[in-house]
Order: sequence, then C-alpha cells, then structure tokens
Amino acid sequence: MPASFSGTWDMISNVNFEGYMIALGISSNLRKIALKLKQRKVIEQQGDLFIIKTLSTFRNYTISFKVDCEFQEFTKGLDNRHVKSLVVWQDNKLVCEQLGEKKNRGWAHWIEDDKLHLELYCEGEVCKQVFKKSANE
Ligand code: 1AG
Repeated sequence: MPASFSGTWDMISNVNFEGYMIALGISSNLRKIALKLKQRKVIEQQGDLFIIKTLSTFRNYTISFKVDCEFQEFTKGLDNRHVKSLVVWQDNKLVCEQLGEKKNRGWAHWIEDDKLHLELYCEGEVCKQVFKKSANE
C-alpha cells in the first residue's frame, strides 16, 4: 500500500513550470502571474477515490477521480482544454494520462521523504514540483 496522499501540502519548489506552460500555449502575461504563485494541494484520498484541489491566491483547480476509471477533464482556468484522463497506480506512483490535443500530456504524483512530488508532462516538457506537509497539520 502506498502512503496516503491525504492532507494539505504547500509548494516548496517548481522547476520548469515555464516550459510546461509554454507547451500548453499559455500566454506570456498569464505565465508571468502563474509563475509567482505558491500553489497548495489539498488532497482527500479514500482508497482509490481522490479529490485533488490545487489552490492559489489567483485561481483554484479541482479534479476528482477513481483510479482505473477514465473521466472527462476540463482544465478550466488553466489551458481550458477537454481531455480524456485515466489515473492508474504504477508501483507507488499515481500516474495520469491526459489524452487530447496535446501529445504526451499527463502527470505523476508520489510521496517520498514525507514530501509530495508531482511531475507535469506536456509535449516533452517536464515540470517538477515538490510540496511539504502544511505546518497546520
Ligand atoms: C494538475 O496537477 C495541474 C494543476 O493537474 C495546476 C497546476 C499548474 C497549472 C497548469 C497549467 C498552467 C495554466 C495556466 C496558468 C494559469 C493559472 C495558474 C493557476 C495555478 C493554480 C491552480 C495534477 C494534480 C491535480 O495535482 O490535477
């Protein structure tokens, strides 16, 4: 059993978010705002059921899914695309494939050294984010 992802996680690093956003076609004005944000993840996990909230002072984004069950995702407030998403376990990694207009798009979450790791993929760009458990829990 992988470690529980549940909890509130605060961003401590964000590498190549710019490259990922360029691959998604985000405008330079929006990228400038987005780059400054300290994102927070609030995750509720019950077995294979997940609610993942990405919070910031500028915009919030929430998805909910069950592992191994395909779902339609609309990336509202991000790049505003419709994708067909599927999240699976690959060992202790939660891996999502987002099928749509953009090639090789998806992400992977895992827990390592009490930190929440996230890689975001789009058309060969990789953004690496790390979050630590919030001080409030
Ligand atoms: C994700 O994580 C990404 C969640 O699905 C949001 C993270 C980065 C933003 C993605 C693209 C940038 C597009 C536009 C920039 C505008 C606003 C930035 C707002 C950032 C906070 C919402 C995987 C998983 C949950 O953790 O979906």
